Amino acid sequence: QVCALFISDLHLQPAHPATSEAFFDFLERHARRAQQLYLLGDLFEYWAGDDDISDPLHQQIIAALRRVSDAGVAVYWIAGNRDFLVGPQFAAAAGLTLLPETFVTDIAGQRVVVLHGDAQCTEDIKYMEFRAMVRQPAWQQQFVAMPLAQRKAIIAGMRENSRKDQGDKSYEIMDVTPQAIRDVFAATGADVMIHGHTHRPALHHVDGKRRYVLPDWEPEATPPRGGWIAIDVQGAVTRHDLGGAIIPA
Ligand code: OKV
Ligand code: MN
Repeated sequence: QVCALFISDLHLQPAHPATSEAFFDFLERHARRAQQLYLLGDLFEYWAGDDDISDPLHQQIIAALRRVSDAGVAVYWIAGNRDFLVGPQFAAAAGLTLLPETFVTDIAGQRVVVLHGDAQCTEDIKYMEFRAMVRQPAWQQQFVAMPLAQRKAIIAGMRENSRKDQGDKSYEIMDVTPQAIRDVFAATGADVMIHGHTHRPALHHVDGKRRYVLPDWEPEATPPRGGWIAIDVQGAVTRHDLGGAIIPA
């Protein structure tokens, strides 16, 4: 009996239809039967603002999430570093609840902290500065006040720069820092932490507590990547691949 499911880093985009298919399959076959579904960031490759809601793929994703929330599943959203501009319009359309960047909750008797994980990559000084800027409500208000086409062009320019500047590799080598993780455990008193972002799926033991890292999704890669974490009513935490099989601890 599944209590809560957790996913992140699907990077949904028209160029990778197999990932959207795997996501829709996960929602219909697994998420619909859970009590809670946590989306822990970077569901989208990028989100330019809630006025982009009528995009055909976005409509498909909203409808699929809406079917899950209409089935009685509580769906929660934490922003990633690519979809931090998701706002109340998207949330209302999809039937989900926006959470703050760090959220602590009791699940089956355990204190669980959920987060995307980008804020814990504290050695990436440049990204931390960028993040501090773009997470300001005032900055976001100014940004979304620009025409959608202009925002998309700005994001495309950033993506192009990040591709040729340093290549996609330089930030992929950045991982969370041990101190930032200890800080989250200390600030929240959590027993279990679940996050994504680093694309390094794992279970880590930290001072007697557990840190679970979610995979990114690319079902057509060899080997295929993707999956979720589940907490059952007994409080047991399991990691699952795209086929649903349990990944041994
Ligand atoms: C992805 C990372 C670049 C790390 C920007 C709104 C803004 C989305 C975006 C732009 C950047 C993703 C989408 C990229 C990850 C980097 C550098 C470091 C740590 C906006 C929505 F700012 F315009 F409002 N972005 N791109 N990094 O180039 O793919 O993960 S990216
Ligand atoms: Mn991310």
